[in-house]
Amino acid sequence: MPRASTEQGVRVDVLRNEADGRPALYEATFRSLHAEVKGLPAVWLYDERGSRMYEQITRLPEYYLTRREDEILRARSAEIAKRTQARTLVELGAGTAKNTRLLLDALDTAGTLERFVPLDVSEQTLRASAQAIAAAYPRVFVHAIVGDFERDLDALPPPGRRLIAFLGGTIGNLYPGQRGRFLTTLATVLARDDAFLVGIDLVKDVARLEAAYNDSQGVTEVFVRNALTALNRELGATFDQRRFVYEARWDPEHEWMDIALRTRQAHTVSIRAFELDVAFEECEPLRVEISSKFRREQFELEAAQAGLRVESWWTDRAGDFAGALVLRDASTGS
Ligand code: AVI
Repeated sequence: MPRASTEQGVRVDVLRNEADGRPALYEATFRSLHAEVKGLPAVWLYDERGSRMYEQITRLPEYYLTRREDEILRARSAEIAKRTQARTLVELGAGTAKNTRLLLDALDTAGTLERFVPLDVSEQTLRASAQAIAAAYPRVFVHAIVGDFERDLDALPPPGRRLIAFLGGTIGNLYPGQRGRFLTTLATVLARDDAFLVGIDLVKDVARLEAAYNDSQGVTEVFVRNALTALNRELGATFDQRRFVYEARWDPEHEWMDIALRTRQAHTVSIRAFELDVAFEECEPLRVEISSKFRREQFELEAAQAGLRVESWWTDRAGDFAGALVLRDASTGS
């Protein structure tokens, strides 16, 4: 049952709390552990500690993504504000809404912005960032939604000059099938005068890609290993960190970073909550996350297949990262 509360100019709708999401997450975890390449849903990375570590990653010298997106948004936010005339700014997977401030500033300056709608699964992070945004932008009503961007797009405020932002390159963490479903759903909720702004990491030199996920301080490794700690805590699993080696490598066939923990030797891990024993062979990977990198033509094609049209494509000066402004394809539907 959705829960709503309003305090200090911030409305918070809780569509699903963490406990509601647990059965689906456990089921997905069970399934992933039985897949041909064993894996874990990436959600396990983002408990409170993991979210803090991700913030740290965004500041690492090797991790260029956040800085490149920042460069694009600094250069283009005013233009985006002018083109979209957005009254509502929605941010999917908002987290701490850091890069969003550039959009908020531009839309606030343009004088069109009335409402900011951050959507995230973590109620705690969302409440904190919603309060901070409400204090910094007193003219803007903050309507936060605790939900899942893959399932709750229909719960966004009504269509009409909404700019829906999906930043950070997070679209690359969706598997191709998931991404296709997400874009197709988006096309159905997008009205003619709504727009979608997505941050996309691009295919580049393999050494730079691998360095971004194998940083010299080892922060990314700790971040990824935290998923095992979370499973041990929540599911009563017996993952032993010493039996796994961290491995993040470029997969040229799928054009994604394959981020995994590989076993040092054959062994069995028990998962009490599932009454399950998982047997690992020697050198077997447990995939924790993928991070797809894109080419413009391929993204445009995927968007078109979903009923969307890439209206603008901006990159940073080095051509590392792109921001795409996407509209509903006027030739499909009303
Ligand atoms: C959140 N997402 C865009 C990050 C990425 O680069 O795929 C997650 C991450 N995983 C390891 N480092 C960063």
